Amino acid sequence: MKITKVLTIVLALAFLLAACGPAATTVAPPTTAPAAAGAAACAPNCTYKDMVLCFPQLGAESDWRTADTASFKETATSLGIKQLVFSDAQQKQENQISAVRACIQQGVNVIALPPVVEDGWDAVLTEAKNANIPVIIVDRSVSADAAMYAAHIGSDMELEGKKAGTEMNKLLPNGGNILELSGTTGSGAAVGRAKGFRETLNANIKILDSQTGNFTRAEGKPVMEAFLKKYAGQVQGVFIHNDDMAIGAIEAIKAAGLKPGDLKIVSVDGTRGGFQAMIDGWIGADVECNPLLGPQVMEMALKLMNGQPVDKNVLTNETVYYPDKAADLIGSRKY
Ligand code: GYE
Repeated sequence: MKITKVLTIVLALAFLLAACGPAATTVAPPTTAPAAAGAAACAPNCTYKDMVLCFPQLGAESDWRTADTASFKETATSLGIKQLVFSDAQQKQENQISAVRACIQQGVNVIALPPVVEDGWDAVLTEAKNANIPVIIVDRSVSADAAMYAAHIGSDMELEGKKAGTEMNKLLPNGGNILELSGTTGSGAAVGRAKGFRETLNANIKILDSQTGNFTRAEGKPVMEAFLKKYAGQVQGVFIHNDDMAIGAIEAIKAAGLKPGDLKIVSVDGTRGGFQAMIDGWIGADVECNPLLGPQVMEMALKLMNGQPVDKNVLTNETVYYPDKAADLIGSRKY
């Protein structure tokens, strides 16, 4: 193209632009979309390196809990998140509430809360919401309105209870009397498991008594001792809400001179300890509850930081384990 031709085109364009000038000045400046609720300042480009995640763990009461804590710590390290703000509430709700408040004060990006009990979270969830910090309810549930938190990731405790009921029905095909060693009173895990169990249990199986062992070995043992004294010779089975309490209870059952299989035991979690108790003939079926929640929670936390939508209720896929496969599987158990 000749130089003169290029000049003509440039001049023509300049003229056109000048003619459009006044109109161009009336064009509104581009507006940025309002940040989605809970999105971090780095949105939509946040990475794990930006993430400060608060994890006010409820306690260290069981092997399940130990594995859950390890999953969060290991995942935080392997993803290289900026900070995991960890605390242990020793199964006390007031400690958890203080830990959440400290995290709000610190200005963390996301709070992953495993609530020790279902009730009593409204005030602190409101405080987090007002501070624009999304909360993921982890593992157990809360009774608060679902609008108060971003999402829940964990097990379907009622379904676990139903599976346990089905197993007890199979272990006691002719019916009988049973006992229940329940988890922490008022916890989503204990409430859901008790409900699902009762819904599924055959009418010819009667629950004579239900007491809490707070999900620990130390408390499971004396509760079972007391049960065995009170109901000596009257019971055929026990539904135990987790493997740690089952291990404690088995010590009491052994001490009372009973043999494996004398009492049909259905437990929950599927820990290595539970598997060993199946191999030794004490537990008749173990309903799996998966504690390895770190990866899913951190993936969701990053989405929330970036203002992306997340599923409101993410349930863990779980199975039931039986004594016949326990010896083959115990070596591959991760917790
Ligand atoms: O079954 C028990 C733990 O909330 C699912 O808590 C969890 C339960 C688990 O102490 O072992």
